[in-house]
Amino acid sequence: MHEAAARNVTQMLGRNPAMPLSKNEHLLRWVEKMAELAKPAAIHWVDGSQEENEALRRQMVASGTLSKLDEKLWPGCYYARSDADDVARVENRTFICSLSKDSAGPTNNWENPYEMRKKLKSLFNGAMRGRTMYVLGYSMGPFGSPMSQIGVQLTDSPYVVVNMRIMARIGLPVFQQIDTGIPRVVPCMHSVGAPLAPGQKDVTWPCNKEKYIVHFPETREIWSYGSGYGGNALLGKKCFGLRIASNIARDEGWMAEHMLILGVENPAGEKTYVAAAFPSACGKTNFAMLIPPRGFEGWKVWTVGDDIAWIRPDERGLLRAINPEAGFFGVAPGTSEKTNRNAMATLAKNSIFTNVALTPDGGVWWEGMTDTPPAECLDWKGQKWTPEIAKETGAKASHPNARFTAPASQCPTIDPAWEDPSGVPISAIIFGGRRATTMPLVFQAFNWSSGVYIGATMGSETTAAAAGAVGEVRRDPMAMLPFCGYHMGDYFRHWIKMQRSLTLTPRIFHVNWFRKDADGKFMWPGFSENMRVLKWIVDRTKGRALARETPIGWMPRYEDMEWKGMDLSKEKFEELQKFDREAWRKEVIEHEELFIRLHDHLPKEMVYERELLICRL
Ligand code: TSX
Ligand code: MN
Repeated sequence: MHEAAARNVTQMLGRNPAMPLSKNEHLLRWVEKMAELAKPAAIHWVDGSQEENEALRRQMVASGTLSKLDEKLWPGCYYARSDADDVARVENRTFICSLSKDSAGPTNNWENPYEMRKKLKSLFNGAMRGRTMYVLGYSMGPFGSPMSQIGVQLTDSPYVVVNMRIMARIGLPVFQQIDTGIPRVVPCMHSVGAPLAPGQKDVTWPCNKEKYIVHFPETREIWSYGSGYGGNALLGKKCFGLRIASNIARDEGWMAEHMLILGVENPAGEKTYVAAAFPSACGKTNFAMLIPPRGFEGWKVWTVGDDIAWIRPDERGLLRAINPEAGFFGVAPGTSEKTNRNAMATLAKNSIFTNVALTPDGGVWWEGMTDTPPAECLDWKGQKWTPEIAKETGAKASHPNARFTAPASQCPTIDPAWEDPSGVPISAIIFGGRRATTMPLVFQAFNWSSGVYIGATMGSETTAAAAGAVGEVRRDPMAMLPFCGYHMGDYFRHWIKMQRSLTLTPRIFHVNWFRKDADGKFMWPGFSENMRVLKWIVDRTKGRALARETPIGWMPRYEDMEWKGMDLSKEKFEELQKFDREAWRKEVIEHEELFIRLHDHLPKEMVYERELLICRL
C-alpha cells in the first residue's frame, strides 16, 4: 500500500523524490546517518512545489489523515483530526539538554545530554519503519534576509510537511542556500514514533504515548518524538523560532521573542511599528489584526506577525524586527467575524483545520465562530454533535486548542513590508496580561530597565482553557516561560544588556484589556477600541502625548486619549486606570516568588527595580 503511494508521488512529481536536492556533504551524510537510525521505507526530498503539495495532500486524503473541504465553501482547504491524546504542546515532556543543568535554569526540564542522546538513539531506532522520511529544508524569515535562519527537519509525517509549507518558506530555494555553504543549519529530527510492520494497517493520526521534545542548545539541535501536533511537530515554530533561536540570539546579541508585530499608520501616512508579548488566552492574534474603531477613519493597523519576533539592532543602533514565520497557526475557537474579521478572511482559503468540527455540507465550525451553532455536525473526535447534546453533556464540537494553519500572505492587513529582509523598525514594546484587578488599562515604564522589570514580572490569570485553578495569577515573564531555551535569569540579563547596543531604546508599556469592576464585568470593551490605547502608545513614542507620573509609571490622563466615536466617562476611565496602592503592595510581594527561584542568576537591575518600586509604593 505504502510503496504504491510512493510510486504515485513519483509519477505526479515527474522526478524521483529520493534523489537528494542538495550537494552539501554534511547534510547528505547527516540524512544518511539518520535514515540508518530510523530505517524509513523511503526518503523524499521536499522541493516545495505546488505539484508535490498536491500529491502529498492526495495521498493523505487516500489514507484518511486529511479530508478535503467543500471547494465552493472552503477553496483549497483541508481538515484533520488528531489522536485524542495528541492535542497540544507537552511542556512536561519538553527538555533543554544543555551541558550544565545550571544553564537551563529551574523553569526548564533538564536532562543530561549524553543520557538523553542514548535515550533518543533507542527511541528513534527503527522509528520510521514502513514510512517515508521527508527531508524538509526550511527558512525561518524571508529568503535572503540577514536575519533569517535555516533548518532541515527530517520527519515521517506528511501532515507536518504540508503544514510547514504554510508556516515557513520551504523547499528547493532552501537547499540552494545551503549549497552556497554559507548558512549554518539547525538539524531537526522528528518522528511520530509509530513504525509500521510489513502489511500493518496505518491509523489516520499516528503518534506515540511516550513523547519527547528535546533541544540541545549548544549544538543547536532539535529532536522530537511521539507527537504530530503543533509546536511539538512543526519544529520551526516554538522549538527553533524561540527555544533554539533564544540561545543563538543571546550569543549573537539579538532577541528571539514571543511577540506579535504590528504597524500603526495614521491619516498622514506616518507608520509606527510595535511588538507585543502576551501569555496565551489574551487575544494576541486578534490584537495583531486589529481593525480601528469608529472615530479612527483614515487610520490603519498593519499585521507583520502574530507570534514570534526576531529583533536585532541595526547599524544605527535601532531595533528592527522580522516575523520568522510565513503563516498563522491560530487557535480557532473564539475566532469570528466579530472578534477577528481579518483572521476569518485569512483562513477562508488554502488553509488546514485541525480538531475543529466538520459540518454536513463539507465545512468547518468551532465554538464562537457564529452565534448559532450548526444543527448537527461531527465533533473533533468524529462523533455526532448537536447543540442539544452539548447542552446535556457539555461536549465541545471543536477541541479548545483546535487550530487553523493559514498563509500570512492572505491576511487583508498584511503589512507591505512584512517580508522586508531588513525587518521593520520597532518603536515600542508592549507587555500585557489578563488581570481582573491591580493592572490598569495602560501605563508606560520610566525607562528600559524598569520596562524589563515590568516584562519580567508580568502575569496572567488562568482561564478554563488551561490546566490549574481558574483565575489564579501565573507569572509568565515576557510570555517566554515555556519558550526560553536557557536560564530565565540570564534571559533578563540579556534584555538589560541589549540597551548598550542601542542608541534609542523602544519605549516599554504594559496593557490590560481584562480589568473587571466590582460586579465582575469587564470595564474595557477591548477589541477595536484597543486602538485608543495603541494611539496613545504611538504618540508617546513620538513625544506627542502627555501623561502623568504615578508610582508604577506614566499613565494617560482622560484628556490624553482619543475618545472620538466612543462613550466612556471620565469617571469610568479613572476607575479603569486606578492605581491601587494596597493591591500593588501585594503584587510586588508576589513578584518575589519567581525571583527567588531565579536568584542566583538574577541581574542586580531586577533587584534594584523592585526596591525602587517598593519605595514608590
Ligand atoms: O482578543 C481579545 N482582545 C484583544 C483584541 C484586539 N479578547 C478575546 C479574548 C482573548 C482570547 C478580548 N476579550 C478582549 C480583547 O481586547 N477583551 C475581552 C474582554 C471582553 C469580552 C467581551 C466584551 C467586552 C470585553 N463584550 C462587550 O463589551 C459587549
Ligand atoms: Mn505563541
